[in-house]
Amino acid sequence: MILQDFLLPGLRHVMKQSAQLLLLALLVWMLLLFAVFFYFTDSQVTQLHRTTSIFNSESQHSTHVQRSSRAIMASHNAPWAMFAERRGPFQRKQVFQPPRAVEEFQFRNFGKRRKEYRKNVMKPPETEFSKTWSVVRGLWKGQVSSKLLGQRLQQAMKNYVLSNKYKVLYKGQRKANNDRQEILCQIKEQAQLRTLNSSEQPFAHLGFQPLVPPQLQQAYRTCAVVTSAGAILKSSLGREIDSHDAVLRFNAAPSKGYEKDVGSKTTIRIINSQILANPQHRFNSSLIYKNITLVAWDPAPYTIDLHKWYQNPDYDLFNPYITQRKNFPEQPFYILHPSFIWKLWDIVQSNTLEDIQPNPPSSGFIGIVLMMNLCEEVDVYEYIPSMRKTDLCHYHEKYYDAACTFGAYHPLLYEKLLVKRMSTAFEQDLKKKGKVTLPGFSKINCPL
Ligand code: NCC
Repeated sequence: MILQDFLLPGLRHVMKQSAQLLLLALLVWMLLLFAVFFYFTDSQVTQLHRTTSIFNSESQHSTHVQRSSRAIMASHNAPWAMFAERRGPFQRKQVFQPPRAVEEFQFRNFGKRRKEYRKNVMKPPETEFSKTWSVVRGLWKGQVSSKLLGQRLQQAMKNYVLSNKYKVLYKGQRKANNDRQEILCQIKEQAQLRTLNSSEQPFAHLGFQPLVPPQLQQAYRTCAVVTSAGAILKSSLGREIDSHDAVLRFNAAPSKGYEKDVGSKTTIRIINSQILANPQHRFNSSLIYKNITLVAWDPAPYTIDLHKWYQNPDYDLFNPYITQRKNFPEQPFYILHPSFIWKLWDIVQSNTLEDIQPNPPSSGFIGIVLMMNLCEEVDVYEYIPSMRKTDLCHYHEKYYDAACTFGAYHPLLYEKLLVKRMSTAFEQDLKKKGKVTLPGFSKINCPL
């Protein structure tokens, strides 16, 4: 009786209450879990978002974030690691692309290392951003020194000089005061285009003869060189670029989707050996590399030891080259002779008092001189940065690093200075369009 009337209802009431409490606790715990989860994921997205808009607005300090698997080209922490070998099915060595910097690992590990990420990555590397404007002004004037660069890039340059991977031994002159005509004559005399010749060893023995086309010898009147710099975005230069007789583009830089700013015509494409070796670029199948003239390059040792180069290129360009030549024998496809690459380096060094990075010049400089060989007049776009200058590396991908514009591995700063000194750029064209005009070799008259 007592059990039925008092104890059982009491017990039921207590049990109901504890079940409600348990449910409530479970609910609070789940809410907490959600809150923590959203806090981290949301802040991650906001960080990325912020980075993009900061760079685009150009009104604030630049930050230094690695979004994709692409490497930061010069990191505070990477100097010696830059030359480390990275193993993988296609990348035998880390040459153009230094290994991922500490920042990237922190970025990926955001849950664990959020504080470090904020401290080290979101903070602009020193006063790099503001400094780069003085470099740009120096380039516009034709007078610039690496001392104007941020400490991070200066350090990267020093480390490359010390490591001297290609065993560069420069014994030539160093003059910084040659005038425009003297530089033009020097380059015309010393930088005659040279592509790989199948009669040279080891290529003759290896049976390259039916594969390698004879020297590249086209003749155009007006030519445009379109660099891949992010600053070409919003330039509306597409129509002007397409009005040239021939247009040169670089590596994997597309025109589709960017026609308004970069044009749609492609006559020649210079590709470094990464493009051939890295499956990510789909060299065999991508339309970017079809129906145009291709010019590939890879740095050999400074001594131009072709045997060593063939056995040990930075990235394997020879096998994909052979395959492509067999599959598309009609397509003009050349490999630049390493002596041409290093001759260009010599010319840059000879016009600079500072020690430039003993690494090959960028595809940009190689392409400009290649077009000077083929064209009467060469307009180069967004190589010397315009007022649109940004840390956005390429117009076609969201990746930010001032090293793309001023150089870490490549002696870009010095190449650009030399191009400015050779040009007849109007200040307005330079600032507004990022355009410099160079005469082709056929239009340079030099004393005999
Ligand atoms: O970036 P990249 O060059 O393909 O650019 C082509 C040329 O445009 C000029 N440029 C580019 C960006 C920028 N902000 N300012 C510029 O003036 C340069 O003259 C540059 O040469 C190369 O030179 O081949 C390079 O290639 C890339 C990369 O291998 C290819 O894009 C393929 O992915 C190198 N990047 C890395 O290795 C990470 C770059 O160092 C040089």
